[in-house]
Amino acid sequence: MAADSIQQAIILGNVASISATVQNLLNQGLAAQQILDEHLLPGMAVVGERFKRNEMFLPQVLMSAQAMQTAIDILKPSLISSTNAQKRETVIIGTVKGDMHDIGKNLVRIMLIGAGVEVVDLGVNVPAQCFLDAVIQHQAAVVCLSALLSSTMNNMREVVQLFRGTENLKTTKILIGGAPVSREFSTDIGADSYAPTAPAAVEQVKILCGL
Ligand code: B12
Repeated sequence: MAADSIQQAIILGNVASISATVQNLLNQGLAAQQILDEHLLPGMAVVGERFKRNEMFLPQVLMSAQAMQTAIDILKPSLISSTNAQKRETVIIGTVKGDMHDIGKNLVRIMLIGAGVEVVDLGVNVPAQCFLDAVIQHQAAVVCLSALLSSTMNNMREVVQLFRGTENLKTTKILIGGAPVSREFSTDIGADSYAPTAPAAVEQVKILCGL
């Protein structure tokens, strides 16, 4: 199957075929990052547009998301080995309370691991207190918050306020991301930084850790 068919497999939510397609492209020597940037992410962008225009509905979007996650799982070893290992810092990552979106968050996690960072993934729908508990338990340097809904992005504020109001954790570095989030919003809620993509998230984590 040609590379463009990957995009179609994402749009159609073809979970059964996507593994072989992605594996074939890797075998042909295409870089994992290129498969992600040029085929998977544009496919997901089409899904988002069609969902917005009511041309696709939740069950179909869920199938597309499953196809995307299946493809990312196959690319994972290559994505991890394509970045250089550095000094190991621990980062806590999770999608904030009320939000079940995790594909972007998982990509950030994979790329951080590839950069040599120790990552503790709390999953989706994570209450503010859980981020705080995890930082204490793992002595983490940075917290990464993800949100994909304009309603749940406001729950990031709650997390930041909890950290800023807790003795010894006031200066914990907080990085935020996700489609509706911006640099302005990050400043507004008192987070330390924002990144629009997974590679940019790695850069920001390095800066926040002083690497
Ligand atoms: C897939 C999807 C779903 C799947 C999620 C499956 C899963 N396991 O994640 C399902 C079907 C479950 C779903 C459900 C819903 N969804 Co939805 N969904 C999407 C869709 C189509 C794609 C999201 C995605 O995975 N993109 C691909 C990834 C790679 O991109 P990304 O997440 O943006 O991540 C990148 C960056 O943002 C960044 N990043 C992400 N996280 C982080 C974190 C940090 C720290 C950093 C630095 C960077 C970073 O790096 C990533 C990689 O570069 C989007 C449309 C869109 N254009 O975003 C809608 C979308 C987000 N959903 C939407 C809606 C409305 C819903 C529902 C409310 C629908 C409903 N009526 O029930 C529910 C909400 C459920 C809930 N409580 O969370 C709206 C949100 C509108 C808004 N602004 O509030 C969108 C925008 C669709 C639309 N156009 O209307 N959804």
